[in-house]
Amino acid sequence: MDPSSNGAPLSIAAAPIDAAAAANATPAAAASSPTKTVVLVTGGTGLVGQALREIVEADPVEGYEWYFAGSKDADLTDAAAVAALFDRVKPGACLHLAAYVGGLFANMTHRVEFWRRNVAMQDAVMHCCHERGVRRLVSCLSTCVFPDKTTYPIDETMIHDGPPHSSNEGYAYAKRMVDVQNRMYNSQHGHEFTAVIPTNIFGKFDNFSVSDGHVIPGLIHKCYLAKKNGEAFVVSGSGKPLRQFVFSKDLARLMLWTLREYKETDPIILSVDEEDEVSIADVANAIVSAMDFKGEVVFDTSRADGQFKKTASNKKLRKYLPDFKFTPFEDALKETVEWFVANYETVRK
Ligand code: NAP
Ligand code: GFB
Repeated sequence: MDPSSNGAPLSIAAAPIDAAAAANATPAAAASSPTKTVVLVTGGTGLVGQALREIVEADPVEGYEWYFAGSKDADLTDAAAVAALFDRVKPGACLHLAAYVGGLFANMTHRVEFWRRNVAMQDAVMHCCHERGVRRLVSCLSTCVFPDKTTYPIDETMIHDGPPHSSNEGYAYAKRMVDVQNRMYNSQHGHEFTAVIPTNIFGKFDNFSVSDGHVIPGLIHKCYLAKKNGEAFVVSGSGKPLRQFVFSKDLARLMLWTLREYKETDPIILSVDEEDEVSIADVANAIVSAMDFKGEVVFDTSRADGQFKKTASNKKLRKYLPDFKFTPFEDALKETVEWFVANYETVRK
């Protein structure tokens, strides 16, 4: 059962289809009404935001209008810009996806920026939701927020049980504050702010930067260049660390379900099952196959491995959606690789 659609038509009047146009559009005052909820999606031009846009365009949901905002609509680190955005869009609900996001190596290099930008954005968006009476706010943490020294599998109760892995403490502590701020606003002002905790996400419209991207987009780009230039495909680290990866389209369907159906204010992990955990070496080999790369694969152990594993339990999610079907990893990776190759000139890299 697909939790994301009921097949009814949707008018997306609040934002044109083209993301770039949407970023510059001045929408009609798409105020919510008793029969229509305008959802402001911050981060609407990113990996998850674009996947959600595809989902709601292909499989509309009655009674919802969407405004997919990127940084051109408002710099969310600027509270006044956030207020102006809310005045324009007049949302009845907010899906706060926007963040300064990056892979292990970006996090190791820019701890301060990962802390400052993310805290500023989530504070401005959350306070504006409060001031404008937007009671339904869904924000995002990440499975990298969990303690590095922990028992497994990790679950939602363990967020603050110890320091996160040092490699991404700026981002991890900033994201932990989403959970703290939700509790404060809900208890003091009676809101229903909640959050999701996705595992590593991949798919179209990701950041394929070799230096700053996450492992899957980074390795796809590196393998593409190795094939094009007849060079070795260099994987950073030992390849031994373990990760659970979720396809962005699946994550988007789960985000839509969270917005519409999830009523708890405690966060919920959105991840594939524990047995779907793979090693970085498995990922590299899958990319080699998807890219039909025939050259040498090298593991550069002079580079960091980061957190060895962060195995998360999706038991709480399965309690709600026991039959949710995740896209098989190889199929999702193949679709991502094919999209990357076909759009190489214009992808984020
Ligand atoms: P992404 O692809 O990097 O997209 C980031 C989005 O945030 C873009 O739409 C970007 O707008 C917007 N943004 C960044 N800085 C902004 C600013 N100062 N003002 C306004 N908008 C700004 O991110 P993602 O991977 O989709 O992540 C979405 C959410 O999922 C984030 O909250 C992230 O923490 C969480 N998450 C991601 C992963 C993952 O593996 N990717 C894993 C767990 C959790 P522009 O396009 O205009 O720059
Ligand atoms: O996705 P990733 O960068 O971040 O994965 P994390 C890092 C793992 O992939 C390490 C290996 O074990 C790396 O050694 N790896 C191999 C590579 N080749 C590459 C490569 O070319 N690029 C990258 N980036 N890694 C992130 C957090 O942790 O998880 C973020 O830092 C975020 O804050 C994200 O939460 C979901 O999974 O280690």
